[in-house]
Amino acid sequence: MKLYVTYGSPYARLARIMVIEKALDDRVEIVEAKTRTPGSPYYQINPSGRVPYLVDDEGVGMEDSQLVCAYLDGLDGKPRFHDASHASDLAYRRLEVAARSMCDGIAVWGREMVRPENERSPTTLAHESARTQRMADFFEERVTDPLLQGSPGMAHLILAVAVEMARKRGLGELTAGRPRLATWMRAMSALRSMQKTAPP
Ligand SMILES: N[C@@H](CCC(=O)N[C@@H](CS)C(=O)NCC(=O)O)C(=O)O
Repeated sequence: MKLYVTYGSPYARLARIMVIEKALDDRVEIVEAKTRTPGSPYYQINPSGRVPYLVDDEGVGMEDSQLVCAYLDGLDGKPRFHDASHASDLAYRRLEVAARSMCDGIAVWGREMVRPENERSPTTLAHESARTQRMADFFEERVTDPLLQGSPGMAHLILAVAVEMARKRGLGELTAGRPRLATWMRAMSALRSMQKTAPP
């Protein structure tokens, strides 16, 4: 299988985490894609141009971190990050979509920041920055929930990747002044799969 990624993408990072967690390194070749480039050869592989994108052993391609992670997690018939109890648990799913929402906002902020300075929208930056702070407050109240303790599921991974991305992209240290989130992040950031996929 081939997994197309960029090393700065939080969504591709989730798929890369899954490859490590599920010990699929021998079965999945990681390929760096050239995104956001007119005429990129990657568009012949994935017309949407987005990462992550997985081409399975039959040559079938699929995009989106939700689908790619679920596929990789389920290959051995023992999904650990998409277990059935989470899939049917609306409380867990609410946390997962909230984490994804936070991650989406930070990604928008990051995208805005890589534009030339005179093309950046201060309105968008302020909007995403405020959203990020609200979501960090939200998770400061939630990380002690038993659903976010114990063995990680997708909600854990998405939240941890989002907090690290905010730090990396210059949106600030979201654990500062949020002691529960800080403790929670220390455990998540210590995971080997998180460490091996840390953005450059
Ligand atoms: N909802 C998608 C989002 C994927 C996404 O936005 N990927 C970005 C990188 S962070 C991308 O490939 N951007 C390239 C482009 O928009 O052309 C997922 O969860 O995988």
